Amino acid sequence: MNLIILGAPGSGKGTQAQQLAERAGLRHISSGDLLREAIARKTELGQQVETIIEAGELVPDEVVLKLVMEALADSEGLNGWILDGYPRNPDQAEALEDVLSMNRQVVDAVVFLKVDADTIVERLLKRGRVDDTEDTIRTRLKVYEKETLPVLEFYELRYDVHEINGTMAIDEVADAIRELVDA
Ligand code: B4P
Repeated sequence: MNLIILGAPGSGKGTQAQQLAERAGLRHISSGDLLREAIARKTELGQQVETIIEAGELVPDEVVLKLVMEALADSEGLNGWILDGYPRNPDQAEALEDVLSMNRQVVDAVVFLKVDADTIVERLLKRGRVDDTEDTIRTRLKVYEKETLPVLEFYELRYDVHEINGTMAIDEVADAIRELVDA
């Protein structure tokens, strides 16, 4: 099963994707984690993206696409993958469609976690990652509305997008996703 999980920053994408991947034997591909790993390892790419992430802006499409393509290639032998944090704009969504059709892969389900802005700010301030300051969170939300919300429309035109209320407790959201995946 190949699944895309969409939602604003702090909507629970990473939290849910990690749990589901463990349970269903899927590869969890988080573009944010891949970028943070590159920063932690101080690679050239990591140094290139560090300040962009701290500012809450999107890193260049070609940089993320390369990382995601490597991760997709590394998923062979598993039961599939969950993409978390990618795509984040319509160009990334188009690029992903091209890569998948080249690899003869399909998207089996698209999940959208819906959460209001106040809940997001509250959650992320509590988490306290380096890009979780109030100013950066506000920038990330603006970028989300402008760049990433159109991705939802992109998928709604092509697939059944399953909207889930992401403000429920973590286990309740997980149950809702599980029901969907099992169906
Ligand atoms: P990401 O790593 O994707 O970070 P995120 O959007 O904040 O989501 P994350 O998955 O980490 O958090 P979650 O909602 O699970 O991106 C970081 C940055 O990397 C971006 O700003 C950008 O600069 C760059 N980037 C990444 N992908 C890119 C791309 N494709 N193109 C360009 N740039 C890219 O959880 C948040 C918190 O909420 C956690 O503390 C969690 O415990 C809590 N939580 C989750 N669910 C909850 C629930 N149901 N109830 C209560 N709390 C909950």
